[in-house]
Amino acid sequence: MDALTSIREETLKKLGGASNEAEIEQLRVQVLGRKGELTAILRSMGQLSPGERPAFGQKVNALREEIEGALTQKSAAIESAQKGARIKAETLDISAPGEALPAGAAHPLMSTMEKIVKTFVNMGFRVEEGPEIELDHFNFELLNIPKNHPARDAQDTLYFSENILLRTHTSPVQARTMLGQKPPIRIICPGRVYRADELDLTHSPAFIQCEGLVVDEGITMADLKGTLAVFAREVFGESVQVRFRPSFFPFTEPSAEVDVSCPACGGSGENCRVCKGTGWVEVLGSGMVNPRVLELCGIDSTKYTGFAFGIGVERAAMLKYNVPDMRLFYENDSRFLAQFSKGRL
Ligand code: 2NL
Repeated sequence: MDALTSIREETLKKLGGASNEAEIEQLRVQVLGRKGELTAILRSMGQLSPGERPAFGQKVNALREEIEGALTQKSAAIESAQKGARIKAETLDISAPGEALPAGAAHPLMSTMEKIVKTFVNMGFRVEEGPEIELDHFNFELLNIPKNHPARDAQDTLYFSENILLRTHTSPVQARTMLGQKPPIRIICPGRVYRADELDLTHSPAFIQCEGLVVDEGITMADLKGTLAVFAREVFGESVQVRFRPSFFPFTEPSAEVDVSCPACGGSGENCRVCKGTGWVEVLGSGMVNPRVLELCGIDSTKYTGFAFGIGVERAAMLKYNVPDMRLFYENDSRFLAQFSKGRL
């Protein structure tokens, strides 16, 4: 086999095995380049007799053209194969169904709060709000909890100074309202409150409260009972029973704790973790506004009476959704929160 034939066969064979542009370029340099195999052969033509040179020169040029053609063709084939693969990989199926997104939902504390507020607004209450940083005067003094009163123990909080503190309930909003408005007063006061409590299953140093207040002529315990029974059935379900137990708060007299038949077991108490077998769970505290509180807030207690109540929103949400640990409301674990979503959009 002569040298040209062997270059031709060797080159075409290597070209057949080439799989990318770099290998083709390498082959082009190796065969056709300035120091390439074919160029070297052309240079060696000097050794031939002048009569042999034109024919040999033509053969070399023909081979050069053939190899150039083959390289170009292979290069085009690889490029087109790569383009094809890329188009295939990047093709969008515009008829494919869209990917569902998580629907999201109101946080269970917010939806419980909203339900409570709406229930009272529907009964003619207005919403009042006030500062979370309060004066001792509004948080305690006006509510018949003077300095050194034992009730201050259970409502310890963060003090910025002797008389400035984080409010321990939303009662100061009601005290401010009584000082600023004349009866009839029907208000609901939702908001964040603070106490020096350790975070555990049922306590948090910051929690949400909804207090309510009604002051008018002729308001009685019957108004309190009827109003709170409506609240209990709206929030916990049409079938819940309501009972009132005597209690004590410095700002109400008489005072009553309100229980509902256990939403978890329906009141049977059987094997029930939520009501501990009693069939009843406490949902709020309430009472007739202590006449001393009315007077301290500028209302004539010989003319007006009132009732008030305080609902812990976390506690209500735990009962409403059967949540065993208050901390779940604050941790924002999406596995917990997703249970309150309506799925995917
Ligand atoms: C509870 C329940 C309660 C009130 C809050 C109140 C507010 C004013 C006057 C009288 Cl301005 N009362 N609020 C009444 C009864 C209960 O909260 O469990 N608190 C610790």
